[in-house]
Amino acid sequence: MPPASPALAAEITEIAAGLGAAPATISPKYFYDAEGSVLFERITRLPEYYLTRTERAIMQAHGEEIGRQVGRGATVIELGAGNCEKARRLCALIEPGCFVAVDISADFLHQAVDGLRDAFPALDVRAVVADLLGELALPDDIPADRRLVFYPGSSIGNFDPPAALALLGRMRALLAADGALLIGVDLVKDVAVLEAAYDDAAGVTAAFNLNVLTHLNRLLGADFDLVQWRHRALFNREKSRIEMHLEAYADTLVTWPGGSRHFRRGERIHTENSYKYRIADFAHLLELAGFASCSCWTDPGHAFAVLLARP
Ligand code: AVJ
Repeated sequence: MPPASPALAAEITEIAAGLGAAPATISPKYFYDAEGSVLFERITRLPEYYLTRTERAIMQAHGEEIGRQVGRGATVIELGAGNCEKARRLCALIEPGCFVAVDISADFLHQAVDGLRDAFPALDVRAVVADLLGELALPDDIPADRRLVFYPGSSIGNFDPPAALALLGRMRALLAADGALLIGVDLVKDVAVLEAAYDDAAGVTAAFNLNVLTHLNRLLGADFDLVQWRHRALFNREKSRIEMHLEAYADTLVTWPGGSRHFRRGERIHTENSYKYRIADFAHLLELAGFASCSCWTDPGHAFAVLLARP
């Protein structure tokens, strides 16, 4: 059966190339099918996964100051808006005039945006379907002044430093001189704390990682047998990143229409990187991307940081 669309055909080519690479890789964007999105929301509530709740606490503790610095009536552009839950809290804090939710998943986005409209009837809410790795061009009728790009959750951690720099540069390009970027960044800390956050006792992160294989079975028509694979999450100190892998328990052959790969016992598929920064290093990256100044807030344990960067 030929793929239903050119976009799907391109995805299939990309996935097959990743599976054939040495080492094999799967892009983390394939985590987020319907099941994966539910699992990710469960991750954000796990006791070990401190990121979401720590970012929320920072935003709560310093909300007034953030609101004062941003001012009322800004145009918020949230990248990877997802369920718009963080958007609601931010809108309550800073009372923007316009909110633009950008995400790759159209279905999910329109639903979430409707919820936001109900919660803030006076707010001008727009939905833009776009890939953050693409152009990042916004429709012409979105106000160009007083923009606040919002990129919470340490999603920037998925990109290696050159790609993160390029993405920050594209965000900077959306802003006039009076714009700003509000971004959440996870910080370097004790390895045991980091590894537990990505390998929780209840096995939710393991299920989230393994679910990517179910997604590929459906998308690609592959025949991954999930019981042959185990979840691994390890901190790579040299590269300052958590790496998630799927490791074969035994020699196994995986096939899909047009391809196959043999994996040896212990061989891994690299599914995600999650970079952890020191505040000074991230501030330097912001500077390189064209942000001249920034304010930074953190929690008492210095687990996570929220930065407001200005051109
Ligand atoms: C959505 C990329 C911020 O890296 O912490 C959580 C994804 N992966 N647990 C992260 C994730 C495994 C998450 N980000």
